[in-house]
Amino acid sequence: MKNKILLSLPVATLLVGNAFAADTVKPARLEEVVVTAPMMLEPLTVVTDPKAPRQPIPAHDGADYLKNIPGFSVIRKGGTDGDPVLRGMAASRLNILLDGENILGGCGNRMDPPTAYIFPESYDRVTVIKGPQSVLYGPGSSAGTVLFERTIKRFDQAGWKFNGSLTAGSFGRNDQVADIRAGTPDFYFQGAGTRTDSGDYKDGNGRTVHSAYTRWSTNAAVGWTPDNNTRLELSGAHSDGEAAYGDRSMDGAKFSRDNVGLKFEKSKISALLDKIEGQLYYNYVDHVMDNYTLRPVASAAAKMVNNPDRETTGGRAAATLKFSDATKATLGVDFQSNIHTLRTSMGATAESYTSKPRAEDANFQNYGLFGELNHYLSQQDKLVAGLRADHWNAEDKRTAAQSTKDAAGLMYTYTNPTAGQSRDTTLTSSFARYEHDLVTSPTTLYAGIGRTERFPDYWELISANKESATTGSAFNTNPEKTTQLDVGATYNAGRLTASVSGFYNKIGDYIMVQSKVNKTYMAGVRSISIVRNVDATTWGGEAGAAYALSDTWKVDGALSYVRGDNDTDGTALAQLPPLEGRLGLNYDNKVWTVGALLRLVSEQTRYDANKGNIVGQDIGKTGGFGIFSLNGGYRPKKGMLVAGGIDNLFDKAYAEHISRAGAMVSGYDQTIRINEPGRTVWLKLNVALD
Ligand SMILES: [Cu+2]
Repeated sequence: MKNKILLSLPVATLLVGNAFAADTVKPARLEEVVVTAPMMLEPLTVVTDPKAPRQPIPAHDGADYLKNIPGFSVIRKGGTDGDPVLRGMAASRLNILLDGENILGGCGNRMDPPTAYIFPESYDRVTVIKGPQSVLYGPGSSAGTVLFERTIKRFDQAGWKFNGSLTAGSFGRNDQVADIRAGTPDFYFQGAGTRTDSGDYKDGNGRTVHSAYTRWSTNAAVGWTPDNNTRLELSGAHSDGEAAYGDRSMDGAKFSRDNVGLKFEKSKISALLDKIEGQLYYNYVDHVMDNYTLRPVASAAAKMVNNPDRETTGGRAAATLKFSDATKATLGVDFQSNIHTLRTSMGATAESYTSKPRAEDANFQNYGLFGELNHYLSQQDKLVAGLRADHWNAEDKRTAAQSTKDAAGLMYTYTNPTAGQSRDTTLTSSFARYEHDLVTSPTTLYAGIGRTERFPDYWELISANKESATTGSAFNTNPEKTTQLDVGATYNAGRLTASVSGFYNKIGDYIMVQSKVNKTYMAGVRSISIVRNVDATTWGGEAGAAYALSDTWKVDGALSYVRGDNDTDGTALAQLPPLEGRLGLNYDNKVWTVGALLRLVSEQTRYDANKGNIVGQDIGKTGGFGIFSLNGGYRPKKGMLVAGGIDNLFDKAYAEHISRAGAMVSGYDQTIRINEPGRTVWLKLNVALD
């Protein structure tokens, strides 16, 4: 049995198979042991290893893993299940795929973004594609695409591999992860299990935040690999969890997911036909939220429970054609169908909700046709362009709609004005990008323009408590149209790696959610949330650099900024994070590592109260803060890494600008926003064997 370092995989290894151009991968010389700010090494593409330890220690979910990639921020709701935001764009503007599959949450109140069903360490690679600069991964990804992927290599001979980790930290945090892969050249098996658990954390003021969670997952796959170019894989997953939410009156008591997927790919079929791929999948999410499982309830009569579910069926088929060494194109089709239901119950018999029938409230279907071209104009010049068309259908199955609470805390049920309506539309997306490698310097420059039409999602059209500005239903909200210019550069010399990416974005019919709007209802006035189409502009970018001072010392830094306007209202665009910078200093002698990280976030005075997205709305301005953290690592032998850290060393009390407002939860202090954790000490052991 030979050991191998799988733990500090150079990013170059991870880039193999990169969605864009694996043939132009450049080596990364400045990989980190404890990941603090993954770099963009290829135009618009950031690749990171989800098995590597990172600082600050993330909740074991997808959103927190993304948060340390410059450009990302997270809307915090409690201890886990935050919503990832890229360049101020939340929710469905960010297309998140798990091994090519979509999994959209069930919760009408957004307790479960797709990342709530992601257990990052059970994946091998996370790829972020910034901007509307690919059409291969489904419709609507106007802000970007995130791919969580497993890459199971064909076994050269019978053997096995194991990857595992144990984590312990403040506030009762404990995680266990195991992933085993065994196989022969012809067949393989992969199985993984993850479990993570945390008590309530304390903010920097020592106030306990209602935030405890327990989550676990299992997944397994069997594959057939008769040769190096063929793979057939059947996979399945089951996961569940519960999580406390400090920002609302209910908690998540169940986040059950069942999944089955079938994938086929064959490459190098002929000189022209480079690859064919096919995929089918099924995801079922069964979610329960209530106000009595994870918090005390005032009386049995006050019990409330919601049990939504969502069934997602999807598939994809694509062929990559190689017209010449310089020209490749991928053509394909994909589809997805979603059926959402809801049942609710309240009062002393709330728990008997399971005997109630589920009522379908909406369904969505889309069929897409796409093509993406990669063409080298010369050794140094590359053109990438794509086009896709999607046919959409949505049905509103609600007979009744429900209002938000009014000032007296009352909710009203009324006839749904769009009951039984169906929408059909065809939307398109396209982009083109030019990349140029300088001859005189290890620099790549790029510029691209992309336009995406995004069909409104379940939360924008249907989800309880939202209406349009004029009618009692938001079902006829217009699609959002994003036109974005992306420019940037990457630089990769021996000691210095640097990148800069900028964007300018015009959004027509930006789908905005505005809360606390007064609307007359019968004789009274209700305070409701409405969905509005407004025009918006955003611009900003990210910059990062890492410089090796010596063979052992390295400094790195990253900056991210976004600024936006709501052009219709003449105000700042809401829910945009402020300017953020990170500065790191690291020592690594291949056995020991020590690192320090300073995260500086400026004040945000540009806000628009009560406006935002399906996840959250602006509350007010926030002050700036600086958070200092320390980390260290020890590699006792190949295949083993012990890493640890102290996050927020000075126990600063702070909240991210876009985080949700704190709710009144019995036994807890109510805060303006959900504060981030105070000082957190953690230790993680990674082991890789084969
Ligand atoms: Cu929920």
